Amino acid sequence: MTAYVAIGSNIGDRYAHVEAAVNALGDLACTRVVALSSLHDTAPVGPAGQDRYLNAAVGLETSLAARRLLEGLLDIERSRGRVRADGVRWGPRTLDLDMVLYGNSMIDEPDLIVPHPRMHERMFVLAPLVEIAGPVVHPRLGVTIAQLYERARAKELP
Ligand code: A4P
Ligand code: MG
Repeated sequence: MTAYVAIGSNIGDRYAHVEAAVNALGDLACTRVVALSSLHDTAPVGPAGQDRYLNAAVGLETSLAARRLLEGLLDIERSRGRVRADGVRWGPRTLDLDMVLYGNSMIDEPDLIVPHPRMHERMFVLAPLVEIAGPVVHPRLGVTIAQLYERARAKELP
């Protein structure tokens, strides 16, 4: 199964957090990193007063079930000191790992939604992702990542 993970960091040594995340993803059981985007320095989307983000996208070849992969992502976030501020949505974070795609799967569970419900509206996800997954079709929207990226650019989404 090929899964794509979006990485974001805007607290502390962002480069170190992103690098550690890529290494830790490759260390997950039954998983290897098969693609890595460049690093994008992006303006924060969401609450004002946050620092800029470093964003990237990773392609994984994995035989972990989606739920096991999610547990791995949350473990890696915690290992980089991620603390979830109660009630603050889209607030600053040392490390955010979102499972944007898991093969062609469509998953709708309370704590796991794939494809990630906002990925197609966010340039900070699409710009790195298009570098490694341009021809991949979004299973819900039925268009490629490259098309979603072009649409987002045309709309000048952040
Ligand atoms: N969860 C459900 N589906 C998924 C999935 N596909 N991948 C659940 C990962 N997690 C998923 O996550 C809360 C819960 O979502 C998890 O426990 C998991 O069970 P969270 O990381 O605390 O929530 P979040 O990241 O604050 O929310 P969300 O909606 O994922 O935020 P976004 O959309 O990722 O926005 N600006 C820039 N420039 N760059 C950024 O990276 N990121 C955000 C966060 C805001 N602004 C940004 C950036
Ligand atoms: Mg998240």
